[in-house]
Amino acid sequence: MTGELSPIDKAKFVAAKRATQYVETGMRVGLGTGSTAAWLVRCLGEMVRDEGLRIKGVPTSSRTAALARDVGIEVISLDEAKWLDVTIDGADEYDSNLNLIKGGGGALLQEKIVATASDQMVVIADISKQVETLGAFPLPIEVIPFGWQTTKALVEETLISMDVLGRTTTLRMNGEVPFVTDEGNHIIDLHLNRIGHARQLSLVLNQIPGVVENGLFIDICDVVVIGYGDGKVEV
Ligand code: ABF
Repeated sequence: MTGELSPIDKAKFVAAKRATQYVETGMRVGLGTGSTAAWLVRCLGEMVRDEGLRIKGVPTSSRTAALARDVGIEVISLDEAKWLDVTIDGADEYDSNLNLIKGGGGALLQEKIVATASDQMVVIADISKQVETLGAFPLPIEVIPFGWQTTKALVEETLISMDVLGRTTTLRMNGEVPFVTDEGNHIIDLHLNRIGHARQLSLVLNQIPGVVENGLFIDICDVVVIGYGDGKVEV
């Protein structure tokens, strides 16, 4: 499955492989989205095929659902699972309090719902995702398409009222057209450089009509498994 990996892929792979230790037969497992989470899904698929692991997977995107089925993992919906034993997912940034920015891959809404409905959330990341303060990575917010320009203007006003610096906002595009999430929404990326009060910002953003959810994951992650390019892994 791995062949000759670049250092970055090796880091993602070893983090994913180590995180499979959180999964046991009989568990309902939230399956994240992104290239690191894809390694996890492939590792779990291998364990299903070769080691008799039996799990039910709840994917956080249509992409992950397709991959999970491909590798032989039984896929169920969150409503069928109701509650999950563990969710394992990637992140765009994590800080020392295990708060996260997620959503670079556009799946933050399902990712947050699934992670919140889990006894444990394990993040898998290469060391480049570690930051002192969240915010260098643009913070994604998912907005409904109706009136998105008005929502964007309201978000900008809110950022000004909170004295958030460096506040450009951009509609995420897919070529010439706006990016559309699995729920049919758009993503606005907030280029903030530094988020001083992540918890407060998260709460305030979610109060704006038209905003469905934001990519700040506060007090949701329990463990970060960190992979390095030389194959070292740290929990
Ligand atoms: C998902 O995938 C997202 O929340 C995050 O945006 C992204 C990380 O991607 P990758 O693992 O490819 O860096 O976990």
